[in-house]
Amino acid sequence: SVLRPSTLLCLCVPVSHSQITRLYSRFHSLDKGENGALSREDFQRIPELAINPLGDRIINAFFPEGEDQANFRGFMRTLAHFRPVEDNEKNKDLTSGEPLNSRTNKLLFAFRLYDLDRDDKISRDELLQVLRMMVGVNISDEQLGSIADRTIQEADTNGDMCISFSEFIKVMPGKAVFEFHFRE
Ligand SMILES: [Ca+2]
Ligand SMILES: [Ca+2]
Repeated sequence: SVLRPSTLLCLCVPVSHSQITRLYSRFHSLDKGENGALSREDFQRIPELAINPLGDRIINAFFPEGEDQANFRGFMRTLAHFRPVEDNEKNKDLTSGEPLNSRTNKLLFAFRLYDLDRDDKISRDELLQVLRMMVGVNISDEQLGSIADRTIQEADTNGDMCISFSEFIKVMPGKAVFEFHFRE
């Protein structure tokens, strides 16, 4: 099968770097209210995000918990996760000292797209939800369920049937993360 469990996990941030760069340059044109902040509706007007199966989750990443406006600073901070690793020097995260686009931070960003209830674990259900969005309608629920099971089996080392962040890091192929295997 084309869908190997570990490659599936790599599909989690299916927005390309060039798409993000375009979004970045469009912040001001997106800001219809000209108040220096973007609403969810502003983001939903972006075609690349509108057609992206994980578009809503990626949009959510731009909004701090409980807020409905994304200011330019937060916008840039979220975008920084998508920059290629060689830009690291310009992207220092002052709080942790680690660049936002380091492998760990990129993985954490991806992990959070799955972990909807923010309990720091990806459950089978959360995995299934993402798989369903990614693969479309050509795969039956049964097949999808078995892909989810295999993915969890491959990643889960402590036997709780969930994928923790440390388990997630171990199964993600380094090269795939470094390059970000985006869907165009
Ligand atoms: Ca969870
Ligand atoms: Ca586990």
